Amino acid sequence: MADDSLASESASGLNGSSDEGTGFPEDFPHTARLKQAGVTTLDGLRDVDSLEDLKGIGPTYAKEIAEALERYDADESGGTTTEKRSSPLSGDGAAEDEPEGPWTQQSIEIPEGPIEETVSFDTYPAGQFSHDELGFSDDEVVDLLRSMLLQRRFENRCRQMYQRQKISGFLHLYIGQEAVSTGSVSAVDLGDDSIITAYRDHGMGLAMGMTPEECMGELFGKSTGCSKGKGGSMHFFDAEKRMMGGHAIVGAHLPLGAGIAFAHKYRGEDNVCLCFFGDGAMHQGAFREACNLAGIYELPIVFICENNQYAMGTAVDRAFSKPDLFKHGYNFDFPCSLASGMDVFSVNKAVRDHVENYARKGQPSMLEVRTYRYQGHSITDPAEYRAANELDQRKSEDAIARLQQYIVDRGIATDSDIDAIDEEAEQKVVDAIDAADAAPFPDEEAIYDDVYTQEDYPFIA
Ligand SMILES: Cc1ncc(C[n+]2csc(CCOP(=O)(O)OP(=O)(O)O)c2C)c(N)n1
Ligand SMILES: [Mg+2]
Repeated sequence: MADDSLASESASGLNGSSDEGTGFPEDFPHTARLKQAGVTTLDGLRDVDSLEDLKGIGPTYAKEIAEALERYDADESGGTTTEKRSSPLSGDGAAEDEPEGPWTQQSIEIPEGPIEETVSFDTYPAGQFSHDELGFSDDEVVDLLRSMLLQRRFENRCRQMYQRQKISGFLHLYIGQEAVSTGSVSAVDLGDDSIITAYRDHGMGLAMGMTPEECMGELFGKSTGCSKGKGGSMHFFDAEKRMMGGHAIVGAHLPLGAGIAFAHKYRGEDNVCLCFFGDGAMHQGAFREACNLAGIYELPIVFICENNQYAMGTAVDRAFSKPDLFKHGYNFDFPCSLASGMDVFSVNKAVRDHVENYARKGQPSMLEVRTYRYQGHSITDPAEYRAANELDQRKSEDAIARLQQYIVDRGIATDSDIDAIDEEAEQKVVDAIDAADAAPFPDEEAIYDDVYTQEDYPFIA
């Protein structure tokens, strides 16, 4: 991450002037909320029995306020304690005699230049991490392989089912990128932490434990699908598992990801949001909006760019003036890293570090995972824009083959064990196809379910 010049930039203290009788110290957290709850002075604050019970405070803010008060009392001079920049959620931080409004503290005295910054970025190359050091048991390593094989077998069959016209609409395959979903999901608390992604979402859904039946049912448009057959390929959802979709509009789900992270924070939960998006999404203004809000609100989110080298037919290095995508997060003062998406352990380690070291501490961050999609952009794209041998060369770095080799080399399982796992995955997918085939389409009346309607809407006769 960035060096200490950054740390000092974002450090501000509980060091403002204070007037214990009439107000709060400058930078004291959540003063606006405290004032709304009727607490207008430090003395008043000390008299509160249960901060959590104050209207509009809640457990997270209560903790931050209590800690700030403790720090303030320990440092009677009001002195030099430093902590992170206060969030806009903290209220205006102003003492009562300061004017209301959008005031600025930024200096307009320009220092002598040049201004120099040294920045460093962590990297997570392939082949650097072992399962023991990451704390995976042998069985868990086999589970990682099981998850990745299921995704691949599922999607190979999807292609076939599309050709048989069982699936219609858009179909974007994730084949080649399975280490990203599996490595990431195994780095968070499934069911508590949230994940949101774009339209290339089958792999993520399966990695999160959605069943092949509900996924294939959705692709077939059947009522047994995870979105009741009304979402299709790009709209896999599972609220219970906190799989928050499946979104078709490039970049549009990044602000949703920020909103989900905001909800985790607002509710006082210790959970985070992993927000996945493609390299192409970084051109959208929504990327900047979401990162900026996450930064100023100190949201528990990791922005994860799945750089699969192309946005439709445009290669990443043709489309970006700065193709090192991980560095774009630096503009928001985020810690940024780069990981190989061709090794499930590299992804796991990177996501784990970003979640535990940053997101759970209210520091948004950015991770670029470099990967490759083997198929065209969607099922109808023959991908003729690739260089000769490009696909073969990338396939030689396949993440599933890598993990299989690792498992055999370490004596965790044999080749025939792996064949059996693969067959089991294939059988699950075949069963899911049979189930989807046999399932009914949604009732016609269901078309209006789960849709916002206003019966007295005035402009429709
Ligand atoms: C706002 C918007 N513009 C254009 C499109 C059409 N479109 C669909 S996918 C895509 C490319 C996105 O590439 P990337 O973000 O790299 O994701 P990948 O397909 O590689 O997973 C485009 C331009 C869209 N869906 N939404
Ligand atoms: Mg892409």
